[in-house]
Amino acid sequence: MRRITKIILASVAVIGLGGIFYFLLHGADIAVLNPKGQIADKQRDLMIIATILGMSVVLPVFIMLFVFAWKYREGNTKARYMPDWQNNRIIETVWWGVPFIIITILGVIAWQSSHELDPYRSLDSSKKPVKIQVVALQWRWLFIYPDDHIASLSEVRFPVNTPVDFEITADAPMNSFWIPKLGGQVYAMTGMSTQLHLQANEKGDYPGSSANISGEGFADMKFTAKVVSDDDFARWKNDAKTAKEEMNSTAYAKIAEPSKDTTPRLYTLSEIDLYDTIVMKYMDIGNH
Ligand SMILES: [Cu+2]
Repeated sequence: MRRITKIILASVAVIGLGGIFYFLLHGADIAVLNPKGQIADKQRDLMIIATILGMSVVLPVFIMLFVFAWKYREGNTKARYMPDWQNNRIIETVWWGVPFIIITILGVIAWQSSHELDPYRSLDSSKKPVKIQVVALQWRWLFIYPDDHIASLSEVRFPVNTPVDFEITADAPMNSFWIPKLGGQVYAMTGMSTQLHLQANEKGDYPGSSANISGEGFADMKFTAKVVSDDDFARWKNDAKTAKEEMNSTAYAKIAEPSKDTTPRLYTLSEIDLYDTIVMKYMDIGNH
């Protein structure tokens, strides 16, 4: 192949790949890059900083790779042969110094943010947090509001600008609770209770999903996080309180059976410690 043909082919490949990425990502609402919550905001910043720092190494390395491959190609008789530079102070300083600085910066950021964004840390706010207990089932999500004596299936609702204190467990294979626009992603496991604190800064409907494959109905194991005004939340709580269906052990046993029906439902909660019962179901120490 002639040289010019190779260059044209390479350029077409680069432009083509760029075009595909542009086409796929242009106008796409990438949840983690377009957050609507306090925690998700900080997570996005962290991701961008880490990417920029990483790219400050990756990009020069790849550029040098191609420049060197081109400059020292077999056909270039003009390139100088310099085999003796193993004690070059400048080069040694660069290739030990740059990674050292970058790893130090990343280390400090990782240390700080892993404390700041700890899902177990409650958020500072003058408002009282809404407590929501989350149960991952096969293959849907049950939300229990112990303080309000209500429960809901496949839909979680809470007020804007108010911290939410999620307690998460599972009564099914291990799963993961995730509202990408609001941040986090915390595992749901049988016999244990994990925590996640989030706060939404804007009203809206945010998709929530399961981020850990758990069998047949996993792909549709979705829910909507509806972030509403305080008034709307109060109204919804009232609707739930007057709901015909009741949530207790008997009703729960039915809900907990494998099902792919993810139609949202509202319940009055008549068993306040239902969540603890679900967690304790797997804590029967005598059986081990
Ligand atoms: Cu666990």
